[in-house]
Amino acid sequence: MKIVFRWFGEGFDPVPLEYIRQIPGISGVVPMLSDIPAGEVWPSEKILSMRQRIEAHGLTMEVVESVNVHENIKLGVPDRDRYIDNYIATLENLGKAGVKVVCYNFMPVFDWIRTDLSHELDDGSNVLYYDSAFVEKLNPEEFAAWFSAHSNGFSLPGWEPERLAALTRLFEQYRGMKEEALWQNLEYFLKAVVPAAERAGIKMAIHPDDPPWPVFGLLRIIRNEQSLERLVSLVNSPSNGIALCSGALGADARNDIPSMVRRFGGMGRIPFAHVRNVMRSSGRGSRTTFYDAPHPSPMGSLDMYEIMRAYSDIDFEGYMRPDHGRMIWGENSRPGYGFYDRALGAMYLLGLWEALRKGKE
Ligand code: DNO
Repeated sequence: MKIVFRWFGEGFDPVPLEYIRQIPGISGVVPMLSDIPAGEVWPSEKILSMRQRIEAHGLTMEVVESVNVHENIKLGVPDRDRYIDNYIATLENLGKAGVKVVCYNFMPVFDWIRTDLSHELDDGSNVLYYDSAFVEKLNPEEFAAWFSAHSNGFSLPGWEPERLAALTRLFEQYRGMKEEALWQNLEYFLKAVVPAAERAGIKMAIHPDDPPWPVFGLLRIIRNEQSLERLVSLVNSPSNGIALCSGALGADARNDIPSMVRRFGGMGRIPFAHVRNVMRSSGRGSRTTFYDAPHPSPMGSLDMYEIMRAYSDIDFEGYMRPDHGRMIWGENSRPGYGFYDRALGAMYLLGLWEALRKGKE
């Protein structure tokens, strides 16, 4: 198992590579080319120069997150092949640069959604928070405007300005789309890109939908064990894998994360693991709230030991990263990507891992 750390690149991430290198036990960073819009080819020169900068800090660049999927691919409109060809060209360029895993998602319009990016806990730390009542109160455009205004001046993954500008049109295009149609578009995409990923030596890793239920009437299809089962069977290849995110799936109490780890990891279909905690609490009636809790088990709803034990039981050899750190110690960083708390998370995961592995000897 290799512990890695997400990094958005200079100018997009206030955390310097120097700092990441000082976290004990971190082998590499998980970057993206944040300035390339979804649908365009990632140029080789830019990929290689990023790799050089990362390696100059004693870190590796073997996982990339995210190569975003253009909306026209998810919508299945006629010009999708052009964007699929570009995606394949990006995979080829990444493969040549030694990248082994590419994380992506297939969520219409938005990536992850929260309704408060700076919710204060009793200890004074700030977390990402979700309240279904807030989502119901606003229309998508109002919500997007609110979200942009509350992101500490950073553009969030999946919330790039060009995407927000096209919001109204996008919502029109998705209106009335059935789940089956989105699945077919995912299948079409995977049938085209997975063979190219295989040739490039890359494993594709789909990130589950976050939260794992429809928001603003937008479909969310990667949300439980059944959908992951369907996903892996769309194309039967180790290059058609999952970025199993415990927190995204764990927001729904019906999802049994250790069982998913054993099942899909045991099949060799989890090249990348996001291991974080989430605190669920249900309000009155159908209201749902949760927040992205500190990593340790007692702080949230997930049993992190059991999740890590499942990874140990399958002798997980993939990449793992902490996620959605709180803002602590006066830090001002990208919401969800506080440096200090993710470093604490990495230490906790490494501690559990060492104990589990030694216990197995
Ligand atoms: C959340 C992240 C996601 C993930 C994308 C993958 O913090 O895990 O934004 O990177 O969904 O495309």
